[in-house]
Amino acid sequence: MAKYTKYPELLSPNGWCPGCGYGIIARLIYEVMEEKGVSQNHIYVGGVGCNANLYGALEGGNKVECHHGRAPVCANGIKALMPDTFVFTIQGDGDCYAIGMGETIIAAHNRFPITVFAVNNANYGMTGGQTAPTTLTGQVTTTSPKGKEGKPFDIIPQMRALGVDYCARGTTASLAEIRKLKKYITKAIDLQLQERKYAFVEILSPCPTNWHKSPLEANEYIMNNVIKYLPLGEYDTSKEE
Ligand SMILES: Cc1ncc(C[n+]2csc(CCOP(=O)(O)OP(=O)(O)O)c2C)c(N)n1
Ligand code: SF4
Ligand SMILES: [Mg+2]
Repeated sequence: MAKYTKYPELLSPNGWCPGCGYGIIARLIYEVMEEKGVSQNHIYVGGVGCNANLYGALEGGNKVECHHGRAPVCANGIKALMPDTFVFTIQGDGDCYAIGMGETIIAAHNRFPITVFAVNNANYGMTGGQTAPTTLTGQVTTTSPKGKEGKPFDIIPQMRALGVDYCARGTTASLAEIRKLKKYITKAIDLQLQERKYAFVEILSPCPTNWHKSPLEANEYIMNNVIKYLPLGEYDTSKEE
């Protein structure tokens, strides 16, 4: 019999498409927050797109809805005023790496102790599947009907060049990877709570609706294609001098 796992108290019913990765991501982040005792004492600084369903899916705590791309710098300001409150962001890839690229980089450069999550589904999900910086080479989207030219943007080398203490890329595309992802999320949250450090986690997430794939095919697409361009793994220099 499958082991019973408690539904996190922070997660309420939500409106994502069947097979979307956002529900798993919300569940993992909220589980870890509950385990760390910050279910009520936190501020979620959120973005736009399908991501915005998180405002409805998150019970408890406090939420700040930001303009497209601005979440990490808003989180910086909030953390400066409320240093003892857990402050985190969750944005889509279009939000984080297109309109908000400047804010993403400056927040990582500042290294204020916030926790930044970027959900990379390789397109602008909510607005109908347009090309994002993360769209794969050759991937067909509504604005690249003949396939995208050029490489997908990879945030991890940028984060490493900025010298952040912790950055990781995980995915919801398989059970084994979901377990690893929970460890990355836990590490990132612990770094803020225990060591007052900035951490960044990107999550490769399926968008079956705009990829025109079944949920299973969308997960296979990530494991067979996306991770060739955007490899999974973590970089932890938080203990180095
Ligand atoms: C300044 C500004 N430009 C454009 C939009 C329109 N817009 C809303 S959601 C969205 C797509 C967001 O894509 P992403 O951040 O990848 O989130 P996803 O829906 O894929 O999770 C866009 C372009 C906006 N709200 N504000
Ligand atoms: S459009 Fe894509 S990202 Fe948005 S809820 Fe549906 S599957 Fe998820
Ligand atoms: Mg997206």
